[in-house]
Amino acid sequence: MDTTIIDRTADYGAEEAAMQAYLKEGERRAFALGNRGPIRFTADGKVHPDILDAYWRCGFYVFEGVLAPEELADIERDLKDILDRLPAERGSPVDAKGRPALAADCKAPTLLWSKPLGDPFGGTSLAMGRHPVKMFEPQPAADAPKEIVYLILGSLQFSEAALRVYGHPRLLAVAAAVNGEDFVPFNEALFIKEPGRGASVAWHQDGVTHWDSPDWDQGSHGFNFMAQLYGCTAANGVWVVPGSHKLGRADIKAMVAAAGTERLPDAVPIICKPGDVAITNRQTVHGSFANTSRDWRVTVNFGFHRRRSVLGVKGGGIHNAAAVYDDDRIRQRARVIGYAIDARRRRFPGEIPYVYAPQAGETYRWDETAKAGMKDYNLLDLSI
Ligand SMILES: O=C(O)CCC(=O)C(=O)O
Repeated sequence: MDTTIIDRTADYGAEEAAMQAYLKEGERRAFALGNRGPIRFTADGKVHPDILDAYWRCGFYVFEGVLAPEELADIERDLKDILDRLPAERGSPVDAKGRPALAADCKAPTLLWSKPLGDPFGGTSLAMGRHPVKMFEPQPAADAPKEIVYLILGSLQFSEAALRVYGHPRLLAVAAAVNGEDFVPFNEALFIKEPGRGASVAWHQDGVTHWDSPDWDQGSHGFNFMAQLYGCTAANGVWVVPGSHKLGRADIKAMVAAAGTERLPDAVPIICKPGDVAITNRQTVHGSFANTSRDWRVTVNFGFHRRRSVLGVKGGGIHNAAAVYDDDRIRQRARVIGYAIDARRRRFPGEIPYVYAPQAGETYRWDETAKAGMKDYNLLDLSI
């Protein structure tokens, strides 16, 4: 995809100067946090404790240089195909070329639409009202479409390249270090922030089930990996309030009221180059602004939980029907980890595949049967 020639000018109107100053200042503070670098291991193969300390201190960490150009090219190829096959408009069974549209036959939620530069969740009761404040909605260019797809759920059924990222051995080692060897899936998504069009994700915290649990702690609602195809900037990336994952449920309305603006003064942007992968604690106060910049941001997003946060728990009902998650449900959903590891082994035979402890002794093959079984796999997401 040629990402250099796009000029869909849009800005924050009367707020533009304040916004630009905020972006610049946020970037400066982000680089001062000391929470970025390559994934490093100790001599005995453990994720380096300095990384884990910085992750738990800040609530996020940027792993630099995780995905090589070859892998990014695979992801871009799949992305182009996905964009090409999107429905011509919301609800259309066909794409712009008249072919059956992507996900038109899916039962599970897949495509999330917004008006360009809009904020579809902020200030609404959607997703259990967890995005309490509406973000500023800049005016898109006159020729922008009525609506755009900014988020694709169940994304691993549409992209084998994204599935292979999901089976990345070093990232899965990090998942084990943070959530325990028996970690379990959450969900997967593609966030697509087109220049001059990409929607806001209003400030929120992700968890819905454990805030009032007697054993709640800073890791109760798991984390998301956010792998960057084109990198991300202060203008188009996710912003995080460092340390907010430790403080329980935040009063986001009050935070915005105290600041007098949605530009939360303590928040910092996650800044990445292409191939960097951030890990972000789902309990942090986080969000992203409408993308008025000229740069694409495409995030391959996938999360993991501690098993004990999920087993026997009634799911939150945000991503699929609420249900009590038993061993069988977790096992069914975790099969995607086995497929991802095998799909990756076939594409990158020089890599040592990750061994996922709960599947020790089992064989998962990424073959035609497995592929067919991915349809609507996200009906089984473990949403807490
Ligand atoms: O990528 C974004 O803009 C938002 C991501 C997010 O809110 C999440 O993963 O929970």
